[in-house]
Amino acid sequence: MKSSDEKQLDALNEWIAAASQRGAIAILAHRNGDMDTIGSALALASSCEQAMACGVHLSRLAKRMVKELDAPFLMMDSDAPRWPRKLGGIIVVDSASAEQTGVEIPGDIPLCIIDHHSTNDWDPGADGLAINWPVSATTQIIHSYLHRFRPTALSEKVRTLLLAGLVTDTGRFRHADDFSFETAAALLRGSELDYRTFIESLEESSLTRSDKGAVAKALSRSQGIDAGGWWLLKSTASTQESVVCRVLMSAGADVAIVVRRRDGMTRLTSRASRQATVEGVHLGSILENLADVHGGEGGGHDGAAGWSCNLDVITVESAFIHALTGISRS
Ligand SMILES: [Mn+2]
Repeated sequence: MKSSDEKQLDALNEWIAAASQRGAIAILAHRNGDMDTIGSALALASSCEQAMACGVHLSRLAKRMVKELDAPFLMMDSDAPRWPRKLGGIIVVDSASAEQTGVEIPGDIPLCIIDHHSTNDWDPGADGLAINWPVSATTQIIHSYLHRFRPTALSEKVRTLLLAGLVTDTGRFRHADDFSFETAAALLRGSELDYRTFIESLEESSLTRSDKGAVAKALSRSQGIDAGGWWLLKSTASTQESVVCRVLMSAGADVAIVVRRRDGMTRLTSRASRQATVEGVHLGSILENLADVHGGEGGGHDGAAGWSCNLDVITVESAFIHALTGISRS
C-alpha cells in the first residue's frame, strides 16, 4: 500500500472517531444498491457501534444477501428520508455523485465519500473527507480500512459481503488486477468461507422465467453497427440490461449498449472490451459528457458505465453512437 493511501485510511479513522463523538453515522449506499455499495456499507457499519447502513432500494442479489446474512440495513424513502437522530456524519460509499444516492443529503452534516469511480463529482466540503482509489471495488477500500484499524470486525459475514462486492464489481474477476486478487486472498485467508460454495450461492440469483423471456427478446432485437471502427452491438431491454450486455460482449462486441425506457426515464447501460478501453474508449467519460450536454446522470468506469435521462430511446442511442464514432482507435 502506498503511504498516501495509508494516510487516507488514518484520516478516515480519525473522521469516523470524530463523527461518532458527535452522534450517529449514516453509511449511505447508492440507489438500487449492488453488492459493492451494500457490502461496503454493511461491512463498515459493522465496525462502528454508532453507524447504520442505509439506502434507497436494493438490487435483487443485495436484497437476498442482506436477508440470508440477517444484516441490519435501513431502507430509506427517497421522498422523505428518515435520518438517524443526532447525526454526526454521513459516509457515502461507491457512489459517483450525490444524485446516485437517490436522497437529498442534508447540507449541514459532515460528509465522507468513499468511492472508486473514475468519474466522480463530489465536493465533500470543509469538514469532509473524500477517498477515491482506482481499485476494482469499493469493498477493497473498506477491507483495507478494516484490516488496518478494525481487524476484529472481519467476521465471516463481513468477509462474505466484501468478497461479494469484489466478485460482482470485477465481473467474476474479469476486470481484476493484482490488488483485486490480493484483497480476495486476504479475505479468504483465515476464514471458513468456501469459495466454490460462495460463488454458487451468488449465482443462485438466477433469472426468473419472465427475466429469461425478456433477455431472449432483447437478444432477438440486437443489432451490430460499425461505429467509427468499433464493433457496436446494441439492443433495448425491459429488464436485466447487464445480462444482455454480457451476452453481447461474448458475441464479439468492442462495445455493447442496452437501452431501457421506464417511468418516463431512459437508461443506457454500456460495456466495453478491455482492448477497446486500451485503445481509447472510456465509457464513463463518454456518458458523463453526454449527461452534461443532454441532461440526466451519466458516468462510471472505462469499461462499464450508465446514463439515465428523460430523452427518448432513439435520441439516447444516436447520441451514444455519435460520441463513440468520434473516438479514433489509438
Ligand atoms: Mn462499485
